[in-house]
Amino acid sequence: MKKTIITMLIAMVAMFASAETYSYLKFTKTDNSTVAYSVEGLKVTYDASNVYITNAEGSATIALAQVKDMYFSNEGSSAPTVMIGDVNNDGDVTIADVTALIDYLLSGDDSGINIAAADCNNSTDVSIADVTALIDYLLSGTW
Ligand SMILES: [Ca+2]
Ligand SMILES: [Ca+2]
Repeated sequence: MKKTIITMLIAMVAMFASAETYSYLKFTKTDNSTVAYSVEGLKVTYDASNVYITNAEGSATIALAQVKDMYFSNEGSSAPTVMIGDVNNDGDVTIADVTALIDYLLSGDDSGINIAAADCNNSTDVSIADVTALIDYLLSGTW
């Protein structure tokens, strides 16, 4: 935990150095949702469990445990660009993704695997149930 906080501190210092050229501070959460905060009047503080964001529009709190990524951007909000089921990250959902998912589950080797896309049943973890969901999708065409 301490290492995480120190890493974030360093990252924040580095980011604030260049913050003025961007319009939004964005967070990607562990569920792959994205939130954006205008940098106008932006102030970010944090403690052992939360990040506190205050800007000209108000304030918000995000649990540190939910923060997957934080970065500056000029784009306010955009849907996460995860194609569910595209486990091997080639831009298409095919039987090859089933193979990739099974290989990953058997080997634990996540190289070349898009974990966010592999959670086909949206259960927040990747398991054999996602293989079933993926096969069902390939057969039926709907999730
Ligand atoms: Ca694919
Ligand atoms: Ca799942």
